Amino acid sequence: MSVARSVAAGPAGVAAALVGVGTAELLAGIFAPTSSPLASVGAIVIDLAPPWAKETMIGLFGTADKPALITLLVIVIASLAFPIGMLERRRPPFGTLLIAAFGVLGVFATASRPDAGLLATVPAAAGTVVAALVLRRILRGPRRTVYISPERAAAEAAQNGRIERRAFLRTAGVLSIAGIAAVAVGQWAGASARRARELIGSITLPKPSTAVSAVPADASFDIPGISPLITSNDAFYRIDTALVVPEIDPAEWSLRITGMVEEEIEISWDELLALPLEESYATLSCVSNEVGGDLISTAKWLGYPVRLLLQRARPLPDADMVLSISSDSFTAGTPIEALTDDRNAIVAVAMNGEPLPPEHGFPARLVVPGLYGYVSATKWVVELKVTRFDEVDAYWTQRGWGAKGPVKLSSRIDVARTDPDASSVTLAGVAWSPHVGISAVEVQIDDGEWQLAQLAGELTVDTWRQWRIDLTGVTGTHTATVRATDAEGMVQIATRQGVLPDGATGYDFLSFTI
Ligand SMILES: Nc1nc2c(c(=O)[nH]1)N[C@H]1C(S)=C(S)[C@@H](COP(=O)(O)O)O[C@H]1N2
Ligand SMILES: [Mo]
Repeated sequence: MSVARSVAAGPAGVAAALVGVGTAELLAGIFAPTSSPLASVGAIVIDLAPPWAKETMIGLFGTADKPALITLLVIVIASLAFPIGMLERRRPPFGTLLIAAFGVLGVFATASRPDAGLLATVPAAAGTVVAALVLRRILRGPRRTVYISPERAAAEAAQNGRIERRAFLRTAGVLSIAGIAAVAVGQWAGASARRARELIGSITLPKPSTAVSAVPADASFDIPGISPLITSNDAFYRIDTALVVPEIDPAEWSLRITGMVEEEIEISWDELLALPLEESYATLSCVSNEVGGDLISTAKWLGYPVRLLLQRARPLPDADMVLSISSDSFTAGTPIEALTDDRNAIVAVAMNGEPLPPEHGFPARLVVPGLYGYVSATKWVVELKVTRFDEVDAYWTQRGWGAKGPVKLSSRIDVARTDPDASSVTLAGVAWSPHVGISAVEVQIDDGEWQLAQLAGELTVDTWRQWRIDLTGVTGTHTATVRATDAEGMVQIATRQGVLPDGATGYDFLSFTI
């Protein structure tokens, strides 16, 4: 094979490398802001660089030294990738193997960062796989099996060669530009999430004016595998439409109350924090939670009652909905009664004793016990617009979901702990009917009688409640089914129904073998 032909494969190497790096940076920027492979390699370069090199960089680029370093790394990678493309054409699969080797370096670089979690290496690994696949794909030329005369074949080959080369260069060029764009977007998204974290670090939460008491010991069973009564912020489920987590500086944030009110008002972050803030426990759940699903969590919140804010603005009598609007234009439509009745609907600023994490709505969000998140729990909330259900449809209502979303009474089996020696099983889980409370949980083995489970103490009516049942004299394989009864005596609906349009019904079940 001629050297010229393999030189022509250089751009393939460059394109593959840039697409791979772009993929990795985009994934990192969006999902794991501290695991950018370029930033990790850059940090290692900075650690290893002699002082004069660092000073030169800062002297040349000033505060833009980080973007300059990232750009430099991209240029170095593209330059290394050119001969890798040539190598892959001449001696496959050595080019691919070299890409894999660089990928391994990227994985180690991300894993070596002090704040690296388990998932930190995923973007680098995914980017490496993508680069290798792209390289192989664009170097695999078209195969022709049609027979034509040798003279025509030579002439056509020359002609086709020119066309193919042009198409090939165009593909390589487009892929390279896409890769670079992905790096830029990834860096921007990651920087935004990191800045949000820094802003949060500078927040001092006020002391609650009304504090909840600590979780009583009898509200939790000590059974491995049961959902903890309070979900940690890290484990709290997350659902939203935000591709990039909004980054809001509290100093620039405010909450406006607008629409059908006698007086529109606006409240700043400092004003909000100066109000008497109340602690409360509440379970939040998603309308998309399937029977047995895990889109439900419980936290201790700190916030100010929406009721009292609305009182200041004085809603007009015929208003029946509050449309909460986030900084990224998500909307939820909440019945005004749910925000003004005795339930504890709050503008929350903290979760489990910490400012809201960026993914959970920093600096402020709504929490309304008893309603699914999509009609109530607006994160990054900036406006409460008092209006009417027949005037406006909120985000998910426009997409076919119910306008009102009261949480359905439900229960879940978390674990079946079997003991073969004692022929016994302990089944345990949670049941919830936020704002109403749970009065009973029953378990059925196969087609047997419903048996009452033991309930843990109730933390509040707004939180889920743990249950357990200990059964003995059981062997073989069985299916356990669970159902709950709420504090008003209503029994959970047995009919299986999907999550659309306003939440799933049906009983959760689990098979176990002793
Ligand atoms: N700004 C904004 N707020 C939002 C959403 C969203 O997409 N954007 N999703 C809602 C939905 S559907 C749910 S279930 C809850 C989830 O809150 P969490 O991510 O803190 O668990 O947030 C609600 N608030
Ligand atoms: Mo949701």
